[in-house]
Amino acid sequence: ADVRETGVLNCANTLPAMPVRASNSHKGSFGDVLIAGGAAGMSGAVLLAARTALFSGAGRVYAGMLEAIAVDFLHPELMCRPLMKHTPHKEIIVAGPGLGQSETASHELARLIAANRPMVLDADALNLLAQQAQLQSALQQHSAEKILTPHPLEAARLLNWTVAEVQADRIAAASELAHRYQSVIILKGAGSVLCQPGNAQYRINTSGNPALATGGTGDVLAGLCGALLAQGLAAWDAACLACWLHGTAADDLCLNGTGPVGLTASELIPAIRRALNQH
Ligand code: B4P
Ligand code: MG
Repeated sequence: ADVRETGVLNCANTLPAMPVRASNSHKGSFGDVLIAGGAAGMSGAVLLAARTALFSGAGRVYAGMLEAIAVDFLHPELMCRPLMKHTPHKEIIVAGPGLGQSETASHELARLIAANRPMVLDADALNLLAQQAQLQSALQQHSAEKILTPHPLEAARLLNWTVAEVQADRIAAASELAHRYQSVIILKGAGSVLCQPGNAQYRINTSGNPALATGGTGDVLAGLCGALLAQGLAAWDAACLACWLHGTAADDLCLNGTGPVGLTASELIPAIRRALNQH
């Protein structure tokens, strides 16, 4: 089906609800998230994604670092550990923030894909995927749900198109990626485009503003997608709600003067928690 035949939908029209938190629930009820990244000098990306997963309701969050072993003293709830020593069992895996593109990074990514857990692939996980046929075929064997979160340059690499071609028809680009990778796609940027495989429906997110055009906000979105998957949302619902909340948090912060100039990705995280609790 040609997704371009369907109308533009506003994410707000059809947002999924968060599951109700039963009074007898425990941390195991809200899922585990593993953030996988953190090459030398890039531990911040993992911490941003991991803190977001924590603040958006995941039961347990592991920060798996490729090289840069950090302890998050501001958030000791996070379990920071060497990625190689972590064997995923029932976690949702968010791969890519600050992962780098080394051979070790590629090896770890292959190992995580082989675990066949629901995944969010972002940043260098996407760049490695674009480069390596082996990872592409590994992903074809992966049968659990996936969300890919490329920005236009990452989408261009995955498609072997130019950024101009992606931006000229963002819906076609997202649709092609959804089909090729059998994944939910969030093609980021002003008016993020969401597509899913085998379904003509697409969405364009209308929340958010240029305050988000700053380093680390993509890592925050990836962590948020992971936390929503961990709490039981299907990939499509998680992607739609995550985009909406991420943009709404930025919009809310601009109302009180924390942006559009100088909003930081870190400040976005508690604002996402507020938006989620008010949703
Ligand atoms: P990287 O160096 O890979 O940047 P990053 O680490 O991925 O940054 P981060 O994770 O924080 O942000 P992301 O974009 O993932 O590459 C950046 C380079 O990619 C740029 O130098 C550029 O060459 C290229 N690129 C990126 N975006 C492009 C675009 N729109 N057009 C052309 N080239 C582009 O995530 C950012 C988040 O903020 C997303 O959720 C996004 O939807 C949101 N956001 C950004 N600007 C927004 C806006 N104006 N309105 C609403 N939301 C916006
Ligand atoms: Mg990014």
